[in-house]
Amino acid sequence: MKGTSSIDPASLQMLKVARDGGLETAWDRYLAQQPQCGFGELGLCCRNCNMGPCRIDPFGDGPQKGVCGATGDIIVARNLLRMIAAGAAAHSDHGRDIIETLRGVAAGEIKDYTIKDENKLKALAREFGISTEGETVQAIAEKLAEAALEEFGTRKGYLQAIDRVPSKRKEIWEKLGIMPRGIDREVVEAMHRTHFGVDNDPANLILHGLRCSLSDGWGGSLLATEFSDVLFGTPRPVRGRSNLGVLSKEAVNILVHGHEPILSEMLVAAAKDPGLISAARAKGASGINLAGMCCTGNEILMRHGVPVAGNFLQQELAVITGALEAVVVDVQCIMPALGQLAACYHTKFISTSPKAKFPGAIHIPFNEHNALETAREIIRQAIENYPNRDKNRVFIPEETTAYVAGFSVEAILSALGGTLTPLIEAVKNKKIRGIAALVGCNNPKVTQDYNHVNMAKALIARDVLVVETGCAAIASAKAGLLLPEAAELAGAGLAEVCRALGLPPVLHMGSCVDISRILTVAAALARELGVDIADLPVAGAAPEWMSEKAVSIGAYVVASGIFTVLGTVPPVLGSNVVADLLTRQAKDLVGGYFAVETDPFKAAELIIAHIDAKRAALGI
Ligand code: BF8
Repeated sequence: MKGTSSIDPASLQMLKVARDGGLETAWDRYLAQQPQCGFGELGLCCRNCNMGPCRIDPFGDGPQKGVCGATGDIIVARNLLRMIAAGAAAHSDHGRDIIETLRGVAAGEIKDYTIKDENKLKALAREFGISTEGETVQAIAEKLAEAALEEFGTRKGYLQAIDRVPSKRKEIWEKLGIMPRGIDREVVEAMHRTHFGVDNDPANLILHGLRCSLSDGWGGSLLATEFSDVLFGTPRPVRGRSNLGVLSKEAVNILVHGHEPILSEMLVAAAKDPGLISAARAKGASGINLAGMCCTGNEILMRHGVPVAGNFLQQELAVITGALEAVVVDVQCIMPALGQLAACYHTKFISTSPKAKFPGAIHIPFNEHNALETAREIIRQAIENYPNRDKNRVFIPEETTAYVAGFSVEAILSALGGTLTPLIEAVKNKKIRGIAALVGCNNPKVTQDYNHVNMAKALIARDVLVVETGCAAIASAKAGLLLPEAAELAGAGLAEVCRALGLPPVLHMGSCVDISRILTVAAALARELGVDIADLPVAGAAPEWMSEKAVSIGAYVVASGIFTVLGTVPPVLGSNVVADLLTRQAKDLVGGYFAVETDPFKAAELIIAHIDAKRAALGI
């Protein structure tokens, strides 16, 4: 959809406020960047050593090699591997922080968190071969945390969760030499290989990219999800509200943005403190209104039904409402522009992680050891700031849409009566044609939410059950697709299943690390049917992706055997060799492969054709 910023009415209203007020947003900066660097778009520039920077002329008239002799194929492959490594590192470092928190809780060093899901703790311990018989919860948690931290090193053959994978898939990974070993090891090796003068074989580089990404999907992300469930509770279906209209005209508004639930969970707890609520009232506010943004918003909406104010491209728009007393952030997907923008209002921009500092931010260090007190201090600062709100500059769009979220693997199984059999039966008798995972970001290259919403609608209309995470899921929340009533937009078969089970046709499975939940379901379905993941009528899509984390996700989904459609073009078109590897040869190597389709309706058709072909091959 050309020429429009967003399909979200709330975003469009806020963009008008921004324009009228002369305030700059990501959309303006995107336009100011036009035309974007053609070498960069194609992946053809290299800054890996100081003989460069070098760039390859895509038209063939200028240089075809860098100073070292690297061709466009080598440069594109190296750049892609570095993107995967950065994405895997981000997810996995998040995972490590959660595990370290559990270890501290188990050792009695961290007091403000408790273990919320003991059953899951014990199930994970058994998976890791840790005896639970006669052991205290603390002892089990301590041993489990130590074992999980070992996953980041290199002391074992391969990652524990690989045991969830069907044997056919393991054989493929073994044969290709891409079985992920240690989570940190694969990222370090990616950086080593892309250092000057090491790996200069595009296929070898891409294969390691797949291995590195697998250490994210079946390693760092998976551990982030599982250990978050242990600490904060495994999500169950929960209702809430979405979009900027969740901000309050009367209450102290605190927006929590970023990724790790260690911060957001504690803010949820502190915001209920009666003393703080009284303090807010004493300042003339009606109370404290905590709202989420992006993936940390997903974490607390999945577990508590906390309202979510929006997805990636709405972070600046939330500030422009003039109604935020504080934006509190930790790590990832936080625009550095927020500091300058917040300074145009009374809004305090509060950073909390030693890993992530921002210009114009107030830094309040948050760590697990002083979690509750720090959360209280952050809320106090927001309350103190409430009288500074200029009511004449407040504009909150009315839009809010209800959602039902909280579809962990356990919640899905429970909705199905305890086993996957009803889902398998529904797929076999074609009430459900297949399953598509729609994930990923917003990107100003795409009309905000247009690809997400239209693709989801096109798929459910053709009886494809859609599962979502991240900013894609927030787009669906805002569009009303996460409600059981949205079954009326589904095809007859899917609608029947949804109505029978009381489920929405689009299931919100969590934040981006929770794509590991989708992998777990896919692996369990494959094992149940005695086939490989690549044989299932399932597909993935990242319709509006922008981040390096999304590149890692795409790579591990494909390496796990799942066809994946990208809605924005990755920087690989400077190399026919790399593009061919990803979109064609990968199919023979790992079963999954990529397609790029920027039109959401055509992208949905690609997925439906893929699902139908897989059904035919399975004889269903
Ligand atoms: O990890 S979907 S914009 S918020 S990267 Fe970021 Fe993309 Fe949103 Fe969450 Ni995922």
